[in-house]
Amino acid sequence: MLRRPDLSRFDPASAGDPDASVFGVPCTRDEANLVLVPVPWEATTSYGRGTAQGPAAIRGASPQLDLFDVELAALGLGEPWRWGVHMLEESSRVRAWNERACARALPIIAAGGAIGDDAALQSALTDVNTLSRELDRWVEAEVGALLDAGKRVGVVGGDHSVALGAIVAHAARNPGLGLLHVDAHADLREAYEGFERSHASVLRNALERAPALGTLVQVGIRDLSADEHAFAREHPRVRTFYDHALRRERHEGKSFAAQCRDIVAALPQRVYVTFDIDGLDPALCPGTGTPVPGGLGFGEATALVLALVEAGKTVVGFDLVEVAPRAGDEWDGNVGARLLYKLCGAVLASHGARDDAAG
Ligand SMILES: [Mn+2]
Repeated sequence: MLRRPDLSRFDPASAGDPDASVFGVPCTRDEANLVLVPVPWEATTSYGRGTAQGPAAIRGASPQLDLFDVELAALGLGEPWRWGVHMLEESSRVRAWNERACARALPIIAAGGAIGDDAALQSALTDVNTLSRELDRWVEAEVGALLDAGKRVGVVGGDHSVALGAIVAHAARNPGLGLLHVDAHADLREAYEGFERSHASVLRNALERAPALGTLVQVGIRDLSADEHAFAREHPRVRTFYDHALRRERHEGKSFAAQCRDIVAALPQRVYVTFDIDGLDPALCPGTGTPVPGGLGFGEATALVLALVEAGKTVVGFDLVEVAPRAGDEWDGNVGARLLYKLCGAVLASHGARDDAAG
């Protein structure tokens, strides 16, 4: 059970505090029940870049939100901010690792991963893989320390590879943990362009690195290789709800509510949400690195996440990745911030936070 911090010094009817860590609400790390860890990392991004600026874009757009959320209010938690959410500052070490890894990865990506006997490319690849492992260890340690201090944790990327350390840290503390994975891509490649820790292989790596994981339930998938398709079909712990299949069922008259119940029923009691913004319709995330037509509407995505809470599941933590701002346009950050607030609400509500409870 969570304790509600005393944030009475803040008036939610006032303009948001631009100096606040997120959502315009001044709340310290110590006061927060939920701590957000920004990870500005995009070393293995193969197509459009910019997701290292995702956390800053989301943070920058977040004070524009109304802190009262009418959809969450229907679950009894219309004001999740009152339960304390704090976003950490970006780590200068992570920024430095990212700059170095991006520079080393560029020629490999330009060669399409065709490294062959090229000694310079081989050495660059070794560096990128070493830095990626360093980043994994950092995320796992950072998230693990917060969990051990009694916090709930959300990671804000960055490309999808930043989720690995967070999933491993949560799985180590929650045996049998289920993953709800919203994405256009299956992310089940063994490696991608030679990168061991690619955004395109993060769930494959998670299944291997965290043997205590329960079911991986994927939703919105519509872009994957034949090998990933076979892997998903054959792996006993993977259940994939393809975008086209969900759409077809709806065309034939099945309700989205019934589909949410199917998806939720495929998950165990404790669930971690790994949310790639490109799982949404690309109109909602035009800056993201690998957009794919189709996908979930915003209201479908939030209904799905909140269906976990309605079903009495425990949302132990989450990541939100691949948000990438475009110059002069706040839209990607705006959508990201709104989705982030819903994810925060889901975690807090599923741990018993309510508007009328003192905690
Ligand atoms: Mn994706």
